Amino acid sequence: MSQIVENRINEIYEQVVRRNPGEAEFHQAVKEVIETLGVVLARHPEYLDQKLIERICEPERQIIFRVPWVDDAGEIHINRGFRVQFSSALGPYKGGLRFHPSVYLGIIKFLGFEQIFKNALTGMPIGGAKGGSDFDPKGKSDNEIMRFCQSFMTELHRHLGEYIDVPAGDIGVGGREIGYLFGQYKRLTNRYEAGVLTGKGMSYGGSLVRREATGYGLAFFMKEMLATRGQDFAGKRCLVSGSGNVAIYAIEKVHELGGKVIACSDSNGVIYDENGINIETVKRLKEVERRRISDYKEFHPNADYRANGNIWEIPCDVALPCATQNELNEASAIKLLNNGCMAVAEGANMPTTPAAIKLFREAKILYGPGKATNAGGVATSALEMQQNACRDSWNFDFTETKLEGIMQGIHASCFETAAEYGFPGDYLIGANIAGFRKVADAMIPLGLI
Ligand code: NDP
Ligand code: 2IT
Repeated sequence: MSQIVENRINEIYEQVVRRNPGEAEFHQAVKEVIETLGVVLARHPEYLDQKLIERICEPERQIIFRVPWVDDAGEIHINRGFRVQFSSALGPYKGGLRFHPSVYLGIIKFLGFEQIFKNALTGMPIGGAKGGSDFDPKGKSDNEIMRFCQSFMTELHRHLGEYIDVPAGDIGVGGREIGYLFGQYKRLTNRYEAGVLTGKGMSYGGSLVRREATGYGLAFFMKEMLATRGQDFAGKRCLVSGSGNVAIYAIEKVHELGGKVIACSDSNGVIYDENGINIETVKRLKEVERRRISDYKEFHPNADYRANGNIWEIPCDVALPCATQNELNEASAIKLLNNGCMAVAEGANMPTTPAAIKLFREAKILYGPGKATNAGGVATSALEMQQNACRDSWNFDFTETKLEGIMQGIHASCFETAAEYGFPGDYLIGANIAGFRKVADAMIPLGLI
């Protein structure tokens, strides 16, 4: 990389930090992308002349709003809602909503920024966005969740539309919440506009496989990565952190593909089952009864529950972080490598800290970054939009085959781009460059936007 290009990248990063004070996660996400773009900028100086990185780092629109709601005891609460519409170069804004007490602008911006490149990698016509609230759904009744979702949508609806912005789920937002959000959108607009939200239930315009898509897609991507080293899932010991939507369906598909997931977790602790995690138990506890993963032991007394434990200390071949950002740090990466872990792929967004990523890349184990490996969720959201647009509904196998094809396509694009730019096997560089180029090449002909 020439000195001029390196200096420009450093200047851009410093400017992002200055313009977005206190947003550490956003800074981290920007840095991780732009520090890999030197080789592409050296080959394509027009991207620098056009100030494409500077433009992409500034969201097209940021919306922050009050969300007042009343709990079951009649007490009033005020939360903050966000929607950051980052880029519409490739299509309407698209990306999930997160309800978690840790949410603030910096989290939504990091997620929205990642979403631009992820969505570009899918090859589908979708721009990048993210939203959410600092609302904590834990311990809330169904009615409280409904009232919150209705209040949230009462403000957000004016910014949405099937050709404008199409939210979906993320942490704390699943099928139940999407239902309440869609119901309120329909009521406020008097439009049955199915394509305005994805992750919908099957009774009102949802797509088969959307619920499974992120976890299944992650397993499909890992299968492709393993194949580049002449390997497959057979007999591999796997760790999957989290026990939410992404984790559950990652475990299910890893088992179908012949691997054995021996541990999963939630924010309170780790469950370790040497016989292999029983996915039916996890589904019942998490999807139906909304309980904690510690209760798994009630049904499988042989399993070991480690309160506040670190899942990455358990010896494994394959690690799939599927909980949250920065959950896998440098010390955990050292443990994984010392225990012989040969492959890591991210189901969560930015779960691996920069220092841990550095160790994986230096050790040359397989490392798949989230914007490529967890793109199956949003890709299937785009398939849901396709079905809504033509008022059609596809069967499970057809939709799953499409998802697998999309994941194979993303894998090939990352793998080939990394090799083309002189970094064979480096999926981080491949994903960042392939995603960036798709967005940049769409922006140039549109003029200064
Ligand atoms: P869920 O809310 O269904 O599950 C989240 C899981 O992660 C829970 O087990 C939760 O534990 C755990 N978790 C959340 N926050 C923390 C934390 N701060 N510390 C420890 N554990 C935590 O969310 P999803 O499965 O949908 O999302 C998981 C990750 O995957 C997120 O990073 C999300 O952005 C990403 N993702 C999701 C997609 C989707 O389609 N849903 C698509 C692509 C990426 P607890 O219950 O204790 O909070
Ligand atoms: O991070 C993600 O890609 C998601 N939460 C899914 C977004 C979507 O629009 O399906």
